[in-house]
Amino acid sequence: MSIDHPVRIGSMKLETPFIASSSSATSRLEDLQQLNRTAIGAITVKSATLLAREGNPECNYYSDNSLSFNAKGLPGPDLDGTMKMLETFNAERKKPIILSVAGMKPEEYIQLIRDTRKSLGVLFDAYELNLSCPNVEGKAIVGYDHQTTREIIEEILTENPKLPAGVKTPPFFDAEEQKNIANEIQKYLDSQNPGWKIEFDNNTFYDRDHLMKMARTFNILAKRGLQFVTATNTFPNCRIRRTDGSTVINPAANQGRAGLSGAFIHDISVENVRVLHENLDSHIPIIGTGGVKNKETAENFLLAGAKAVGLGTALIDRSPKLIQEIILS
Ligand code: RRO
Repeated sequence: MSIDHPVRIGSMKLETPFIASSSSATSRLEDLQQLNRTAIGAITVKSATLLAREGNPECNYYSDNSLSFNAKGLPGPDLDGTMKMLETFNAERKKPIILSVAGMKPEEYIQLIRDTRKSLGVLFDAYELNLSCPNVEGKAIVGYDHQTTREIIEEILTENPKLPAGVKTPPFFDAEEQKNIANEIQKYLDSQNPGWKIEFDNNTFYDRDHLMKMARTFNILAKRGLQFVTATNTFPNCRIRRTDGSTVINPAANQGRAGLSGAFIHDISVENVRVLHENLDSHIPIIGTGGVKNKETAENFLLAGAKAVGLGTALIDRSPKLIQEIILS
């Protein structure tokens, strides 16, 4: 399967079907400049917020060869700071830029768009509504709630008809799938760090019907202008304890809980894409994201129906040279 070809995602044309996912690897000007020099098709900037945020205290990231999880807690400059960075970058940019936005409450999504609208088409080409950040204590993952998801997107599209915007969803999974991931991770820990234990704290489970219902909601929203769906964000509420009971992630960062990314979530993300593909109207492009590290894992998403593939953890842990390796291999 050739994976080096141009694709259209909504109103954007990408030279290759690879997108740098919104992450700490797309947060600084240097990150954007470095990615700009690769064969990546588009770059999604780390989620912008209205106000500057410190995020959660260190240590809020852990990764080794296979395991990777973060409790960053949406750190970043205020919206003005993000726009200034994009303005500086603009002189040299060669690719579509997607601005990820994250509101602390539903009204903030509207405000984020109002405040950046004049730069759309100049500094960036589309919005990605991040309805799935798992790491802000006390803030529920909106993307699991059909009603609120629908209301936020509807309100945005009513105020901004034809807005080039997509939505990033959380992973939908059931108890069995969570148990399987936990078993796999535990086996891995037993081989690498004997005595360490994995636990998932307080996740809500969703069967396939929930994801199908979400797809129907997106079909309705696509008629009102929603342009793409990105699936999935990280797998929420993963906690790993060392032998002495301490958590690998600082307990002051969302109680030691983090969003799991990388290899262990790949199958769930691909399955989410498959279900979305089967249930979304055929013209709605899906960006498949979760554990892509080589050509084979990228192809898994394309075969499941994704039109483009997002790279998250791989870009955080490895050099952007990886993009060349995957696309040109
Ligand atoms: O900053 C984060 O903690 C974060 C975000 Br906004 C997100 O969407 N997904 C994630 O795993 N971490």
